[in-house]
Amino acid sequence: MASLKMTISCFFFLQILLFSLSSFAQTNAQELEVGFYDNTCPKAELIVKQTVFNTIKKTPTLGAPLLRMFFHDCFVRGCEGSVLLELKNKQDEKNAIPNLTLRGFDIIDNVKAALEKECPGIVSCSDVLALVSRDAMVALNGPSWEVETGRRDGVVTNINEARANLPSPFDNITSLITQFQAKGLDKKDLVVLSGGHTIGNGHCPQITNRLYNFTGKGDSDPNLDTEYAVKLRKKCKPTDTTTALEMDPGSFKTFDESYFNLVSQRRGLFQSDAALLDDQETKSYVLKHMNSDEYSTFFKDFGVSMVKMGRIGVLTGRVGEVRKNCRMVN
Ligand code: HEM
Ligand SMILES: *[C@@H]1O[C@H](CO)[C@@H](O)[C@H](O)[C@H]1NC(C)=O
Ligand SMILES: *[C@@H]1O[C@H](CO)[C@@H](O)[C@H](O)[C@H]1NC(C)=O
Ligand SMILES: CC(=O)N[C@H]1CO[C@H](CO)[C@@H](O)[C@@H]1O
Repeated sequence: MASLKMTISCFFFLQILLFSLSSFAQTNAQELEVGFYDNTCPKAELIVKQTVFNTIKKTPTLGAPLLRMFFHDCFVRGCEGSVLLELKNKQDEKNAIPNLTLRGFDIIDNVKAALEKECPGIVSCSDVLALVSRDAMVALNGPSWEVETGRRDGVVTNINEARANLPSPFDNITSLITQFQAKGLDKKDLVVLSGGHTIGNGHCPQITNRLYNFTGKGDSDPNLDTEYAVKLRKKCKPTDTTTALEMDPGSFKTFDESYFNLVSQRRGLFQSDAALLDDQETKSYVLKHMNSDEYSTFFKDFGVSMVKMGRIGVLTGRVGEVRKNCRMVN
């Protein structure tokens, strides 16, 4: 009986703790606003847009890593720019395995340099990431949305936090839902944001297990379309660690709905993509977003979920700093 009481009061204590934590996060996020720099650096958003457009028009393949960078930033310690920090001992987020293929850091540096020239010490690196990821999607003919700004930069980066907080391509649906929920994102956000895989590349080691000896009987993953598995086996020999794979073959430089068509045809590249069919609710969102025309809700939903993701664990007001160089604390 006593232990039951303990359990119950522990439970309530946890509830209160969780509630106050979430309302704390809420308070911070509420200090974000669209147009935060309108008075202090009126040209900020224009400068970001011009730099990003110039880059993406020349090199469209850079759009994908710039979107992924913001996702990685937000999932580790919140959207506070820690993904950009570099430590001499390399124990930073950049050096965690999921980050190995992050690229585009020099573009962030270029944007930041242009901003520092216009209005020194005003625009944070975390806001740069938020703005750049939106502008990169617009440059790829994808959706646009109003970006909330007013984030400040964190001063800590840690390789183990990246390992612990970033979802893996081998994760099942239960685990994905739990990881997104822990960041305040629901099942719909999970599906919609996974739609980011309409652009960019993965690599063979992320799917070798799906192609060869999946259950130990020399078979492939039953959740992977068999014809598609044949194609992928031609690209990825069992020991291949380097070959890049378009996640949305043929349209990996264009932001569109085709990711959802692929997933529904069991041609999602990763197990984590295929897993979206394993829950009734996530499955229904996949089906809802496929085959739709350019006025589909996917573009609108993507913007809504990106704004939500952009609120995770933000620092505002006097907390944190506005970094001068995005790679190091002031
Ligand atoms: C649901 C959990 C997710 C998992 C397990 C996951 C996993 C991965 C993996 C393994 C790659 C391949 C990286 C490489 O080999 O270079 C990748 C690429 C990518 N991811 Fe995700 N991801 C997830 C969610 C997201 C979200 C929420 C976004 C953004 C909204 C996103 C955007 C991207 C983009 C754009 C790429 C291509 C990067 C490039 O071409 O360099 N992913 N993801
Ligand atoms: C999903 O993954 C988690 C974590 O890896 C594991 O504990 C769980 O058993 C898995 N669930 C299913 C249904 O496979
Ligand atoms: C497939 O997996 C089984 C069980 O782990 C193993 O005994 C067998 O040697 C594997 N076959 C190949 C071709 O790797
Ligand atoms: C972009 C980036 O910083 N990548 C790093 C990821 O980790 C490897 C090895 O730990 C480094 O060599 C890369 O520079």
